[in-house]
Amino acid sequence: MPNPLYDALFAPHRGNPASFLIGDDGKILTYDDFLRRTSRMAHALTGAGVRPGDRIAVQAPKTVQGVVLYAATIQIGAVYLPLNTAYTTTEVDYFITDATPALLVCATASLSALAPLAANVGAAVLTLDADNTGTLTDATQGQPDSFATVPRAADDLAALLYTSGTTGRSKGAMLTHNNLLSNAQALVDLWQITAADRLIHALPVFHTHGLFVALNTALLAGASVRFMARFDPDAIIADLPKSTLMMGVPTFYTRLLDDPRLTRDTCAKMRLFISGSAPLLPETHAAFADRIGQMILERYGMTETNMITSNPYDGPRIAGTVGLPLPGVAVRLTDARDGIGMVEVRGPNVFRGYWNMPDKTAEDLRPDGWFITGDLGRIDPQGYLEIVGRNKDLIISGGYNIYPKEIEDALNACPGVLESAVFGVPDADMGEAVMAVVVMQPGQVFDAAAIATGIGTTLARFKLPRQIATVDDLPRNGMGKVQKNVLRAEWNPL
Ligand code: MLC
Ligand code: AMP
Repeated sequence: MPNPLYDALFAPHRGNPASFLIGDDGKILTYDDFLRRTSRMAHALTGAGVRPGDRIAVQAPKTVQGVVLYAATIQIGAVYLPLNTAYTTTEVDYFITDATPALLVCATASLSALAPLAANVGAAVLTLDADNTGTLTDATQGQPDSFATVPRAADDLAALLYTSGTTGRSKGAMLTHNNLLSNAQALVDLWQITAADRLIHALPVFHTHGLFVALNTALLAGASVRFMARFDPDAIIADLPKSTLMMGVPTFYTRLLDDPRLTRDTCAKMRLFISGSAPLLPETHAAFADRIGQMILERYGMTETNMITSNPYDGPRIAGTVGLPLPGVAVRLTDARDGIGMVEVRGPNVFRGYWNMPDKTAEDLRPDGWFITGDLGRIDPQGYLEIVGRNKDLIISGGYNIYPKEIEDALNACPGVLESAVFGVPDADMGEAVMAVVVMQPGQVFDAAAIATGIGTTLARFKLPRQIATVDDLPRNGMGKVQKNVLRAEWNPL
């Protein structure tokens, strides 16, 4: 009986002596050892009461053991639900309450805060720390190193990834085995990833980019992965001469370009640099090509759809565009005016809908399978897509999505605040930075520090405004809608 994702990504590596994960400590985990560990973990998870279809929520540091946990989740037919390590207890509470996982895996340091939340939904709790230890690893000790893989259908869920929403409420994107597998297959083909590749992996593994685009493709191809706990330019520069492939958000590339040690020599073995999750500025493209003699390959995707388009491997890579639809994926523009329209996508990569939110699903996913991305685009005569803006009120900072509504709600709940507006301003390092303006209630004194402290208890730190200022009124259009473009122009620091 099949388990599409496990059968394609993991099972073929039984007995494969090649290096899979190479850690910061230099330790190498071979594919075969990885598979054995996965089976032991699968026994540990079923022993903890996880059944097929159950969710396993994970808010834990980036570790080799975390990748084993992902593989074992798929092997037992469960659903992997990764959470940003920056999320606060309040934020995690929302996800757990919504997704009702059977198991929560967290760092020991968060145990006392998160265990009661898990108990509320009847979830078991195990720990996993940065050094790969914890009660999860303990539970794998002495377990058999083979496990009868649980069968799954192609459209059964493999993962549930939360993405913030314009309403301020996060939505769980339901991703199936076939969503993930079809996309990995298309990307391996397109980017010509093979077992001879060595990938620099410095992305977090709680989002589509680090988890699926990077890891699933490496697994499918049998490539080696230099698995870095975090983005550290020193470590990357040291590893470039031994590596062939890197994937990152634009901030990775602007920060590397700031380092004079990034040279043609250090990159002599590198065959491909890939960027995505946020727009790569044409200046960054040009500076990189000038320094390294290679053009970064830019692609475009979303949590709900995996990857949608990519510039070609062979063939022109055009700066300012995100390339052509992946094979098997269709892209169209709707309601186009002057050639600019809403980007819609259809294909085996498109998710099954939002968890427990049929109305939201119906709003964004048409009955005939077209998903409305919220991005605005233009298609050039060669068929290359250019993302020219967003129809959704969203800030992308260093590759993290931040929805203003969520922050405005928190600001408006602060004592003395009448109303607020949150918007992105250009930022040289992060692409965009979060900025907030508040209107105080009559007679109330504005205290930026007090407001920052107030919202800091519930919101993850990366969402917090760089600056909070006060204004007398918010600019509004004739319909009463706040004009964020006016605010962006007024507060642009560059
Ligand atoms: C960290 N901080 C950020 C931030 N990252 N603030 C705003 N935006 C960000 N992206 C803040 C922290 O809260 C902290 O603040 C301070 O910066 C230092 O934290 P750090 O962890 O040491 O930061 P750093 O290592 O410099 O991280 C920057 C980064 C990281 C760019 C390396 O954000 C990153 O890895 N981004 C990748 C995101 C990603 O994978 N996106 C893919 C989404 S999938 P304080 O106040 O505590 O000091 C997707 C689909 C697709 O979009 O197409 O791929
Ligand atoms: P997420 O919801 O985190 O999956 O983020 C998806 C959003 O990131 C998309 O809808 C786009 O707005 C944006 N995005 C991803 N890749 C690119 C890119 N190469 N250029 C511009 N925007 C991008």
